[in-house]
Amino acid sequence: MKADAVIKAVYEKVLARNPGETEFHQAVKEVLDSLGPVLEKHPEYIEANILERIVEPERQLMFRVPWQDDKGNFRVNRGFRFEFNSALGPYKGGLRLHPTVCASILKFLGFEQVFKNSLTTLPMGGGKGGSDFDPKGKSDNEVMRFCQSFMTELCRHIGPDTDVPAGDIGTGGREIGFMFGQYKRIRNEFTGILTGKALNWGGSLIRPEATGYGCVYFAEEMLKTRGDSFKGKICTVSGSGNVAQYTVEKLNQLGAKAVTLSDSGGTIHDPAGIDAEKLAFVMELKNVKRGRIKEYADKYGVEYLEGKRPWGIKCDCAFPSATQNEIDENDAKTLLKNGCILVSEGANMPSTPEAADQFVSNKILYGPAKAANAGGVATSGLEMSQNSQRLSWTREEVDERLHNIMISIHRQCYDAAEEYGMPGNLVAGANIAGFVKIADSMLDQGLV
Ligand code: NDP
Ligand code: 2IT
Repeated sequence: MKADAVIKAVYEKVLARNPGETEFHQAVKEVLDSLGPVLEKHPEYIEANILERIVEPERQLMFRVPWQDDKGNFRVNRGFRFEFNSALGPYKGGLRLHPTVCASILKFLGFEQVFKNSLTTLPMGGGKGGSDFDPKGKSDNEVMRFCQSFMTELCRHIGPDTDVPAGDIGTGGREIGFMFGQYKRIRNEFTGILTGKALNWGGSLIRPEATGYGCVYFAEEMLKTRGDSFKGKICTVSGSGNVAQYTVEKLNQLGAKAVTLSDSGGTIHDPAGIDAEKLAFVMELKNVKRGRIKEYADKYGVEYLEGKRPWGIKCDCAFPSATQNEIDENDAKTLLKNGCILVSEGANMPSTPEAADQFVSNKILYGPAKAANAGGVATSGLEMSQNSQRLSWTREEVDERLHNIMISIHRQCYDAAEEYGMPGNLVAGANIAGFVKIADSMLDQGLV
């Protein structure tokens, strides 16, 4: 069969086998659409049916998570882990706790993770998990009871050389702590089974900062290809969680001005810039008080756009850092019309396919999620290395490694795009560079 026919057949099978899983379909289509020229050059991938194997998770776990709320009610959530691909190393990827979590969302995230982890240059396979539990509005004790129950089942399936989860939306340092404690009690083992741990018990310096910093480092590499820099650039950032916060911090350090943050309630617009002092307020508000971003507008007297995302605000560079499909085609057109020259994706799959097409066809600097936000999982990989060595590296050492990894990821994407005749198209470049390494490893390992 010809490459195009193979791609079409595999995609149709994905639709039939995973009915209704629209996010998963979207993520698979984006990758498959880049692979035509690769299959033409490498008929051995067609022969070994690599595509059909790579779109099927190696293992899918779904389990009941019973827990008790503060009023004594018995509650039930659904827990998941999708162990997607282990060709390059143990399964690795975050745990999302959000009411929208379902198989489709976790399969899209797990699939993306496989390629992202390949780009990091570190030995990590891909996976993703989580639950439809909503930590918002829950007490610390309720979150603890949920996390303990979740880990009581998950602990059978993970391990430092098997599967190493981490944070994602709704899973931060607090949740990782509760889960780690429960694993240790059940297994009587103090090992690196989670990343994003606190510094006192095996965490890595720079892991909290890594996704945001990495996303800005990636953007800086894109700017350099046009002889440009962040000096004086107006930047819009969505979300106000882990990724958004450290994106703003690094933008400030590099001389840019971040003017927005958001949450599911709306967007704040601060034309004077979210400086270090205001960012400290956001971190306290979001990470400790667990409040809403509107309180920023109340405190600093700036505009609050209720129910709105930041994309209507004029900017040079945009950093979507909240969730999937948060930039649609109209948002993309508005960004372009307002002169936006760069989009670097901190969130996973934040642009709809139509929005991504706008960025690619208008040839702006566009860093797709699996490349631009890989700094988080890369630094998780560095946390795993430190755990194995039973050593901790300095802040400077981890940051330098992270920076070099982001430079290398940009280079791999840029070079692959050139090699396959799509210069400057980092979407295709990321998919191709990520894929080739996994496909070759799957060939080496036989029928896996
Ligand atoms: P957090 O939970 O720390 O923050 C999430 C932020 O996004 C919050 O401001 C939240 O607002 C907002 N948000 C989440 N869901 C929605 C929604 N459906 N609509 C509108 N706003 C929403 O998560 P992270 O910062 O860790 O993750 C943000 C994104 O970055 C995700 O796409 C994640 O997959 C991705 N990512 C994270 C990495 C990490 O290391 N943490 C690594 C790589 C990617 P609200 O509080 O109102 O829900
Ligand atoms: O989407 C992601 O890359 C993450 N949420 C981080 C995963 C990890 O294992 O650090």
